[in-house]
Amino acid sequence: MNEQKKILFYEEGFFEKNIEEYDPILSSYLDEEKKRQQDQIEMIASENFVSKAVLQAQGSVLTNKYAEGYPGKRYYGGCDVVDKVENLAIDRARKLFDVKFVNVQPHSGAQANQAVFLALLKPGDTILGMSLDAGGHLTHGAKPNLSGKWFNSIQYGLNKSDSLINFNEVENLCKLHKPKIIIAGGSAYSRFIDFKRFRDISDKYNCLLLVDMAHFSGLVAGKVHPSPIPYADIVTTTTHKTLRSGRGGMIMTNNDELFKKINSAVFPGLQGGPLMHVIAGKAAGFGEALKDEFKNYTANIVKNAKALSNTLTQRGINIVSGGTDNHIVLVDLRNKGITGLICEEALERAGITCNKNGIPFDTTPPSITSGIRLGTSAATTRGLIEEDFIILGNLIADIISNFKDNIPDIKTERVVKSKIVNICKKYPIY
Ligand code: DSN
Repeated sequence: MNEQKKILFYEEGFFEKNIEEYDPILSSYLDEEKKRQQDQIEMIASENFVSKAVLQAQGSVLTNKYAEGYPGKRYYGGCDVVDKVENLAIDRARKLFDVKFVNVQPHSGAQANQAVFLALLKPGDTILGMSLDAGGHLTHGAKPNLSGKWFNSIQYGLNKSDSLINFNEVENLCKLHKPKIIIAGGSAYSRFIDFKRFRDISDKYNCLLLVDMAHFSGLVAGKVHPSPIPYADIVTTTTHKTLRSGRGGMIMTNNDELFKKINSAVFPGLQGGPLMHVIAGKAAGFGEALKDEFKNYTANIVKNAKALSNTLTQRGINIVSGGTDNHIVLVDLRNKGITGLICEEALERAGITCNKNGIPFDTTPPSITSGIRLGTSAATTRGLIEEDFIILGNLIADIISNFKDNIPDIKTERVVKSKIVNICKKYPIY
């Protein structure tokens, strides 16, 4: 009998070698990024550190699998196991948010919102969302986004007096424009949102209410933030911010008719194959979020944000709305005479990562801005507590206060950096 010669159609090590050995260049970049994350204090409000379990789930063999459709109704064979994974993610999310129907397939928060629009609107229909400079999100009807191009998008803002949502404006715009959907939620709004008020307005003007809780969904899961689920027709979220799970989006509702439309909109309307490895990462993170430790974690996120906000205020730095109810501290730099852009750059040189951000009624362009947005979720995951955030607040205040004529003080940056290095050493990741 002829022995069949074993032919390799792949390089040696394809199934066995770790990336360090198999692709040293790429591997060195991954190491570099891990070091950056270890050596800087992450204060971008939308970022977080997932557990090793979430990383492993997201980097698992599920990346190999196509599974168009939904559990039990797929267009491909071999889906028994991924069905179990997707059902696990769905069941955990239903329990976490006390909601009947969940779609865990959206690849991102933006796609979750697009799927809602595809399910419920036609091009040209009117939508009402919070404007970007008020803290809203691009996908809530901002002009450069599909939501602002394909729909007649109307935008509401904040009160000048207290930087809270201007409900009179919301109501007047509803009266005038009769939107099909009102969108509540945003990316840079640091106060609880009055979901009941939005519900009442939606009922009065016969609109659907979509709440995008991308930023604060982890806080809702941890029960330190009011839930929009009892008030909204549909709730969308990302899963990787305060919720600290695999990176992507999710849609929830208690209405079975709406859910059917949303499922068809996600697939086959908008997306093809779901990212099953990412859905596994979502399942892993939702499992963690159901534990008591997560409640403590989210309570600490909020305590730390308040400590940071109070420290900055005591140092003469203005905080939009005067404080925070969640993980976000939005800093108004106008009285310091510096832009968000140069402040972000100075903080990064000093080892603190954040982002420049528009503030209410900002007159500078989004590439410059008059503010910075700080968030406490990632550093709280590392273990930093209130006293660390008081130290951080003072270090940030040192940087902001030592600009002279828009020029940063290099010496202050060096001193701050050396202190940040010590904090980072005290709280290692991975
Ligand atoms: N990029 C996210 C944020 O920073 O809030 C929103 O999409």
